[in-house]
This record gives sequence, structure tokens and C-alpha cells, in this order.
Amino acid sequence: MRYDFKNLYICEYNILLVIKQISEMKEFKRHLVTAALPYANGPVHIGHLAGVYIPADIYVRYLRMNGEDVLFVCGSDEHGVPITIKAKKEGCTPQDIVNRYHEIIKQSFADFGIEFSNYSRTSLPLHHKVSSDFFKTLYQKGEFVEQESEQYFDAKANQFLADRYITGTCPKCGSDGAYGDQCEKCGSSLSPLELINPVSSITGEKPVLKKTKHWYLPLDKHEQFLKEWILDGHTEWKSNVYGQCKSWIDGGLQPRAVSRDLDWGVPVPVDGAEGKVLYVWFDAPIGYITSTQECTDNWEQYWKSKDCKLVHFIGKDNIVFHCIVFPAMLKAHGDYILPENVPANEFLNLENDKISTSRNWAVWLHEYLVDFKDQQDTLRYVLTANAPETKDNDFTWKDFQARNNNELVAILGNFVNRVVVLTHKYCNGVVPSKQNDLPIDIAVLEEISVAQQLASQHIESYKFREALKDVMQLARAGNKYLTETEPWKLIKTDEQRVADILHNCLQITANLGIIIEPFLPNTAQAIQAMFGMSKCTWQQAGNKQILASGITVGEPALLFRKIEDAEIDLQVEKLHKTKQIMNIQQIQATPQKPLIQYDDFAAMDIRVGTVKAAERVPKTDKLMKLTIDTGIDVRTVVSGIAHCFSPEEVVGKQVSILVNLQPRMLKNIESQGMILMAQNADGKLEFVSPISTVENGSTIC
Ligand code: B3M
Ligand code: ZN
Repeated sequence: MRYDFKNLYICEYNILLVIKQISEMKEFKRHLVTAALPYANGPVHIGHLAGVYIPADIYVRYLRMNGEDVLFVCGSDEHGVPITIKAKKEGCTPQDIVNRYHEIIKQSFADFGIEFSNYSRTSLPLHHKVSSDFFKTLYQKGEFVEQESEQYFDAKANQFLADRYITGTCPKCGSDGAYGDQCEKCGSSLSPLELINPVSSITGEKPVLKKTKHWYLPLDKHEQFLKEWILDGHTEWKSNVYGQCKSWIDGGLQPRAVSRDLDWGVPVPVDGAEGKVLYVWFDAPIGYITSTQECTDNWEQYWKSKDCKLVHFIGKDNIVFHCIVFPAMLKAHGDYILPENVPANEFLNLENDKISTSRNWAVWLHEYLVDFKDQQDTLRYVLTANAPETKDNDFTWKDFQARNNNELVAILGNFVNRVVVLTHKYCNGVVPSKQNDLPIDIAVLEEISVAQQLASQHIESYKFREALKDVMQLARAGNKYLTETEPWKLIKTDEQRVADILHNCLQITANLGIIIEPFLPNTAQAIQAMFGMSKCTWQQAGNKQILASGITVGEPALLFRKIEDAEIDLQVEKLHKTKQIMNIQQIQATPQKPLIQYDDFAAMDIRVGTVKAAERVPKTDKLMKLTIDTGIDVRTVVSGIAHCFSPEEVVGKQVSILVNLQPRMLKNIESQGMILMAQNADGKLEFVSPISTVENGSTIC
């Protein structure tokens, strides 16, 4: 009775689902799926995979299995200021930087089974042409507003300064080293004009304001259209995406500059625009069009046909560009379709902290594969099961281990393995024929189509973690069925019943091998291979009779391996260690001071001396009174080092001392010279001392 009731419930639910799907589905002949172009200034990490590339790949694999005509395009985003800064730092060209990372990124995607139809790059001549033509069309249609404004200019370097090239004191929190667009200490967004004491990070000079002309996309002009198209027309978009769009539109849209004074990027293709390039966020989304053109002559059937469904997979920081700016560009151009959906994800954190390339707080894909060889599917699984679909989520190595051991190994792997082993043990390794269905059999077999249909529905509505749960539910049901029916006990008394049970289990296993494919392609391939299946369609699944009796079943092989505590501890340790190393490297040197003459240097008399005595100056945080044997005399120097050293630590040390500095009174003590210290940008101090002991009074020259 229990099972009959469950069946009834499931059947009704299925019918409802199908009706819902049909009513929501629009007819499209083709699909164009894009995944955000990663910046080619670093490798890709788990945050990228979880936020964008795995969901996009699941969606595309599903469409392909459904026999849909689909193009999946991506490529490296190779323009923008951070790339020029990195090049300058490393003393190479921006092209060198992007060449390096383009290859690394492309390889990581291939390694993790992200199967793009094409992976392009924006430094290609084709992309320069495509984005240049796009700009020209808008220009000729009068879609831009030209405007002069005052921007910071470095007279010595003879160039305008991008926001990131200007540093100064933050007007909000007062800390030094804030950038022209943001203060990393307090997180405030800034404009370069707000910085106190701005300095060019190219030359260390004070920049001057100078007039410059730029082209602006008047988003305000498109406000009404965007309102109708998104706020009225796409209420089905994910709430995080819809919400962000609404707040941008409600806040009133402003014109946005689409050009920059920079020498790296796509040159602005109009007269009088020397030294100006397209803003990276203008050319990057056009990269989707370039990537499509690069892979098919039929590209217009995707970009210019109402029969094509365009979907952008992105992270939440890209929402405004994909939902507001790019659609406004496409609309202004006039030839192109608009996205049907933009299923943006939130962010993935790592061990309770924001993933950060510059702080090296990340799990890099190429490094993961060194330690977890051939375990791509494990990471795909964990990142999908824990995907930041509706809110920021946290990746922890402990959770990674738990999901692998308790879900992949204990549920999916265990079920498949038990079924195959028992088939070899009791049925000579072939699918046995079945005679009877008991209620328990009917119920478990019903789970097959439920899983297939629920997963379809969830994938089509971009709920990939739910979809993965649907698939895992089938494996759970299979495990439970095996445990409840206990074929290993029945084998002595009822061989046919064992055959019936294994027949059912094998049908479940083969179905799992298909519906797991969008999520875990390697695992799917391994399961399908056991039954001599390959290139299965999505519709083949959901079938209780997918395997004919008599088919030979391959040898049992373990799909997943247990991950030990020691492996996880190692990863956590590695994470903390590399962060420390990076911290040391990351601290930026302060800019060089203006040049001096040799005589200015020679005028300074610097000697080696030894600290004879030391004591803190009372009622001060930093001052220490030192008695120094300079070789010339024994004298007193007051030095601001007490926050870094104790008196005991410094007594006996050899130090460098500027001896001919005019004496000055500090807290009623006459300081007769100055100790030379090395100081990093964080204020950490170290003595400048000879490597081995020298005589006091030795000159430093
Ligand atoms: N490169 C930003 C990012 O990786 C950017 C995406 C471009 S998509 C056209 O967050
Ligand atoms: Zn600040």
C-alpha cells in the first residue's frame, strides 16, 4: 500500500512537471551559450569554475545530449589596465603576459572538460576588426556622445593615467596607497579626483589635470527600453540578477565612457583618436561575436536570428555589463539578438575568506590536478553541489573531502560497484532477464524517470545543484533498494528473485551513466563503457528497459577513491603557506625620489657603530634612547624603533649611523645622529648592518 501511494504521487507530480515545462518552453531552433571571458592576467581557480564555467558546461552538455543545435563560445579577455600594469612590473609587454595566461587558461578548461565550441582571444586581429566595426556602426548612427573632461596626466611619462595608475591618500579612511578607483584598506569606491596627494605610480610624479576627449554610450537614452525589456519582460530571471538590474535602472542610468587613453587595446577607429583605445568592457563582450565568427561561417544564424536563444553565463560582478551595457550596445547597433537569460552566480569563498588572485588565496586548477590527478569529476561534483547559485558560498577542503567520501564514494560509486560486482558473482557478468515486478521494484524503477525529468526541469531553469541532487537521488534510491532486498541472502533460496533485483539495479545504473553526464562527464563515460554504450542521448534515459537482457557487463572498476585526512591537511597547509610567500612579494615599493647629485650623497657621513645601551623613552610608543660607539665617540641617538624591537634585542648590534646630522631635541633628549633602517611599505623595520662585524667608525660609501 505504501508503494502504491508513492507511485500515485510521483505520477501526478510528473504530469504537472511536464505541463509546466511545455508552457514555459519557447521554441528555439538554435542556442548560443557564452561564458564570461576570463582576464588573461592570471590562471583560473575554483571560483571561476563554480561561478561560470561548470554551470555553462552542464547546460551545454545537456542541450547537446538533447540533439539541440548549440554553440558554446568563450575566449581570453586580453585588454584592460591590470594587464598593462602586470607587464610593466615584470618588464615585458602586455602581449607576453596574455600569451602566457591564454595558454594556461585554455589548458585548464580542456582539463576539466569544459567543451567550448571555440575558445578565442581578444588580441586577435579578427577581434580588433569585429569590435572596431561595431564601434564604427554606433558612431555613424550617432549613438555616442563625445565629451571633453579633465583627467590626470603624468607629464613626465607623457600619458594620461588610468585610475589604477594613480595612488594617494584615501579621503574616506586616510590610509595611504589608495588607488584612483578604490581604496583596498576600507573598500570605498573612489574617483581619481577624490584622492588626497595623488601620485603617478609610473614616475612617482604629481599628476596634473588635462583635458581629454572621450566617447560615451548614453545609457540614459536606453533606460525606457531596458525597463520594459528586463523589468517587465524578464521577470523570470534569477532574483539576484533581476534585483541588480532593477536597482541600476531605478537609480537612473548615466552615460558611460567607452574609450580610454591607453596604448593597449583596440584603437578607437575614428579620426582624432590617437592614443585612445576602446574601453575593455566595450570590446570584451563583442569577443563573444568574434569567437562565434571564428568557429563558423554561419555565425549570423546565431547572432542575428530570432530563432536563436542567447544565454550568458557570468559571475555577479559582471551583471551590469551583460544585462544593461551590452544589451544597450546590441540594441543601438540594431542587427543583433538580445540575451534570453543571464544566469549569473554569486561568489565562491575559500575557507571563509574571499578568493583573491593578488593574495594567492585560491585553489588554482592547474595545481589541483597535480595533487588530484584524474579527479576532475570530484571537483566538478563538489563545485556543483555547493554552487553559489543564490548566495555566496564557501569552499572548504573538509567539505570537499566529505562530499567525495560520503557522497561520490559512498553513494554513487558504491551503488555502481555493488551492482557490477554482484552481477559478475551471481549472473556471470550479463544482464539477467526478469520475471516479476514486486511493488518495491515498481517503486524504484519509477525513480528513473522522475530523476530524468526533474533534472531536465532543473537544468532548463538553471538550477544545477538541484539537478545534481535529482541524479544523486536515483543512486540513493538504488542503494536503498539493494540494502532492502538483500540479494546476497536470497541467492541460496531464490535465484530468479536475485536476477530480478539485479536486472532492475542494472537499469538504474545505466540510466545513471547517462543523466550524470552533464555533471560528471568522465564518470558517465566509465559507466556507459561498462554496458558498451556511448554517445547516449538524454531521451534514452528515463527508460526502465534501457538494457536488454543478455548484454555483457564490463569488469567492476572503482569510479571514485577515498580522500584521506592527510591529503586534505596538506592542501590547507599549502594554502596558508603560499599566501604568506605572496604577502612578502606583494608589498609594493614606494616610488623613487627625484634625482640628486653625487655631492649631495658625499656630504653625508655614514659610519658603522655598535649599540652599547638601549632604553625606551618613557611615555612614547616608538622612541628608544640608544648609546652608540661610533668609533669617533660614544653618543646618544633617539630612534623610532621601540615598536619593533626590545632594548635587549638591540644591545650589541652593529648599525649604520648618519653622524653629521644636525643634533635635535626629542622628548628632552638630544639626538646626535640617525640610525639607518630598512623599512617596507607595511612599516616593518630592520637594521642596515654589515654582514660580518667591522670596526666601529668604518665609513659607508
Ligand atoms: N573579463 C571580467 C571578469 O573576468 C571580464 C569578463 C568579460 S565577459 C565579456 O570578471
Ligand atoms: Zn580608505
